[in-house]
Amino acid sequence: MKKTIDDLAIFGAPPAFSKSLHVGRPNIGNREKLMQRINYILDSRWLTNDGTFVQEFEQRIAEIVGVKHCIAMCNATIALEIAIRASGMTGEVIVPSMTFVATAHALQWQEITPVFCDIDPVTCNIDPKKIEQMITPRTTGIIGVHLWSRPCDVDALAELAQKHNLKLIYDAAHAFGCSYNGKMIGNFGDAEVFSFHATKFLNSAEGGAVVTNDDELAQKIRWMKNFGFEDVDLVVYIGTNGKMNEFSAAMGLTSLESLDEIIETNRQNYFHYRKELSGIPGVTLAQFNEGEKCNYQYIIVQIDKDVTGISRDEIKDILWSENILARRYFYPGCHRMEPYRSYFPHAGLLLPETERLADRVLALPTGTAVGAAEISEVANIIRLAIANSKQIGEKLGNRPAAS
Ligand code: T4K
Repeated sequence: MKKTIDDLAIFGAPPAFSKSLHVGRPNIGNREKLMQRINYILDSRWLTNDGTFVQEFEQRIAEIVGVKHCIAMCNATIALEIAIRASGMTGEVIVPSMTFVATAHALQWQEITPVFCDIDPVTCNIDPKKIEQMITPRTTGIIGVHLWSRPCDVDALAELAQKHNLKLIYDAAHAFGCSYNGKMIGNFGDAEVFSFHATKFLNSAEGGAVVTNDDELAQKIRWMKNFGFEDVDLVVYIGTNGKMNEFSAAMGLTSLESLDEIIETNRQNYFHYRKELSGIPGVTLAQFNEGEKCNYQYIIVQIDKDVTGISRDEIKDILWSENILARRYFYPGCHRMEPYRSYFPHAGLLLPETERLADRVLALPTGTAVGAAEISEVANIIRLAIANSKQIGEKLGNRPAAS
């Protein structure tokens, strides 16, 4: 364990870890089972286009979520694009800026304007109280993002959508396996979209899915993800190629078999971080509602520089030099990324809570590749940095500027 600031790698000491600790190290599951499935795919010579593993994967996801339809896709970004288009959103759609840029891009890609809404400072999700004032005659929908697995205020958003006749889709990229008031995420709004990217706790290498209880919408989405084909040679709708392949489904199915174990590891990591980080002034860990189902896949802290005396970015740099690859999920907010920054140069004025959070947020390594000893050392380094913030500030200030 590092004890003094001279032990810190940023000042020349050896790093705490010889191998990098990642925020999104994939969970692998049972390798033998995966290989069996891959061999089956190769033997059967059925690699994609609605193969048996994709069908089985869709069925398993739908069962777990308790939803009528699951349409697996090549990734969540395409799944969002298709869900948005199939739902009939056009013009302007209200969306949080505090999200991965894919949420905004999925709209802009089809020339729908993302109108960025601020977040609630407690939940860090889109603030329903701020939505009404952003509705214009061009507004056709709302996209809520269940940030870091924590559900949006689903009831308030449903009420708003109904009152103003707006479509409502959830970007549930982080929230597979989570519940809201006892009901699984995936059952809300017109549709919800999961991501099964490699960095997600349940992964199919690349992958995503739209889930919905709306039969008509599900049918449309199925056609759209397969070029609009209803049958051989019969195209009934505009479409694209959003299909999941059999290798991804094999990975997803294998991952599903370890679902409970992965969640339990994430949960233990969360409680270990909670214990180790407690009492560090200026560091607040995002909490989960223990009365709900949760995947605990992100460990998120906020660093308040007014208390710590050291900025989130300085702490990040200290961690990175120790091979602890903490990430700013999400910084700087979509409104400060292109093309949105150019389109809406003053958007930040309406997003004070988003800007505040973007400058404080830090995701720490977790998942099955990270254990208790590593977590204790990550927390120890954060504690050490904050306890010696003044001295570190002086030393960092004295470092020669990077060329
Ligand atoms: N909506 C939301 C709210 C999202 O968060 C995302 C994706 C989406 C929509 C879109 O979903 P997809 O279309 O991707 O299905 C990563 C993921 O690529 C992205 O899926 C995820 N959110 C986002 C939060 O994280 P980056 O740019 O941070 O990835 P990268 O390459 O820097 O990897 C993160 C860490 O994981 C690094 O330390 C490296 C490590 N890693 C990564 C991969 C891919 C590994 O150790 N092994 C790996 O195989 O976006």
